Amino acid sequence: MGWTVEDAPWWTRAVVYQVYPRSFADSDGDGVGDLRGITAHVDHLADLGVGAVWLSPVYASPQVDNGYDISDYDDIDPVFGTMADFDELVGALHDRGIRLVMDLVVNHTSDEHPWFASSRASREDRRRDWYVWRPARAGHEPGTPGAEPTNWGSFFGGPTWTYDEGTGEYYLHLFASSQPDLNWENPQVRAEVYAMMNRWVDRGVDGFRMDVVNLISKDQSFGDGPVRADGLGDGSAYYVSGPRIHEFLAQMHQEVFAGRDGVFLTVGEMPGVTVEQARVFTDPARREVDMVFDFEHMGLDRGPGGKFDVRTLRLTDLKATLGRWQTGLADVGWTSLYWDNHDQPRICSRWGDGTPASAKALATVLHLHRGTPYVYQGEELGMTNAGLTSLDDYQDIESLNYAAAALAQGTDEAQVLASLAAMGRDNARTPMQWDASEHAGFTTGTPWLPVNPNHTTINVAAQRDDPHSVLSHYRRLVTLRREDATVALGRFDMLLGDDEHVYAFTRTLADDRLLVVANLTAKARQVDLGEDLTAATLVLTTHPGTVLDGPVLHLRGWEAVVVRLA
Ligand code: TEU
Repeated sequence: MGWTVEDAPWWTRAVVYQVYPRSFADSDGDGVGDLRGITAHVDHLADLGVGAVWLSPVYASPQVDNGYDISDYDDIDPVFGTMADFDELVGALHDRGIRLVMDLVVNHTSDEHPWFASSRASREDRRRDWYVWRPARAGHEPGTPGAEPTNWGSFFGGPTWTYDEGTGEYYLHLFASSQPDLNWENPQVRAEVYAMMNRWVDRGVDGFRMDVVNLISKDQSFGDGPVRADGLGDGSAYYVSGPRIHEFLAQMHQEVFAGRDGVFLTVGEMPGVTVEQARVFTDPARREVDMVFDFEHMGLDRGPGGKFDVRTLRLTDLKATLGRWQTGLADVGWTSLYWDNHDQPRICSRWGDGTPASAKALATVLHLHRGTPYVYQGEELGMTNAGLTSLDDYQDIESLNYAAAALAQGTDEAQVLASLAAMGRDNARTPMQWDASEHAGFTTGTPWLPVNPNHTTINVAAQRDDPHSVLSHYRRLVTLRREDATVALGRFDMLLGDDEHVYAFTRTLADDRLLVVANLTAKARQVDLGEDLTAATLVLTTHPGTVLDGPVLHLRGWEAVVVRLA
């Protein structure tokens, strides 16, 4: 029956904090965050109580996709500092009992990686086969529209194939054309990746967050996919959890982690993964990954037109999805819990109403689920969407590609701006808000992305010592998971599944039972749980003065409570 209190790994009791280095803290005034900036702020992380940091990529990179395009896996990008700065950060975290999880981006490299330079140099190069090269579609003139080997559309718009004039073939890139996919069929590629991971583990890192790792195994038949809204094909059947994915992940575990002392954390970012597949990926007996990031809940507020086709979330859909993941992994496997990351809009703006109260209520719901919660920098403050109003302010490649394509197809600019304001990735990438000073204490220079004007009120300095702040609430949630075995490991049972306003569930471990009830609207609600709460004890609340008397809870707008049932 899953992990027990005795054998549960540390990451079942811990919260992981994601640092997006570009936007966390800038130590040298160039407007871009860096490693020394992070080291200067490790006490913020210790104060929050997190067990690990996931560091988004700091490797050498042309930064076309903010570091998710790596040109040297063994070096630090100068914009972030040096290897000595990195070692110093690891030391500062470890001194405080915080582990460090690196981002591992090995579905693709940058097109500026020397491996790709050699691969594209000639068809005879010894590294030709390290990437995915295919000839033009039969009967088509290479390099002409429609001659791509398959009809697949990429995550960042346009075809997944780019024609290389020099060698007369196409290379595959599921993301931008500057992010060529590695060919995992080639055993030398796999050996290089494992050796590189081993060097980082030897250096002291405690695990990896594996970027789109369920896309690394491609079905070698490379056929067309069904046509999507943008006219290109959906190739996901050929690369989402492809034929050899379990073999590759098991091999990675064997080559990197097996035989080492210590308990590492591996989390596979897996777009399109189902709960049934996640159960296989995270079955401890199979030794593939410890947990996954799935995207099902993140897709609930979009229409058939894709990510920028924004819809209103129905709470019942969210409950059905998260509830299915909770029960699907109850006996075998584990998962991660998240609202925010560097690719998603801010939860406080997205499913809250921008207020601190909504940030606390949503945090309570997430952190009381079973799984490992991830907090993305600034989420613990209730940071909101960027509020960018001009295309000139956007930096993100996905957003810019989308805008260019939508405008070219005749969508009006106001509509494009509205979609980006709701869903664009730069919403989460504005600088961390440390204090009320100019540029929020992030930099003394000009920030690479505008600081949110609301930093004058939403910032670390203002919240640190305020017991009612969003930050203090997150601190309590982190502590609760560490100290309360029922929060960490208890069984999850959804209540009121049909209610569009209130999110409620219980967590049970042996005869200990916690009840979680959250009003996810701004309007006061009465909830009758059919169970007398008079003798229950209050574990946590978002609003002071919660009254427990009888079966009816009177919840104020965005009020969330956790009670221990008698
Ligand atoms: O993201 C993968 C992914 O599937 C999406 O979240 C994607 O970024 C996009 O928003 C889909 O609409 C990972 C990284 O987290 C992301 O930052 C990278 O851009 C991407 O992989 C490529 O490495």
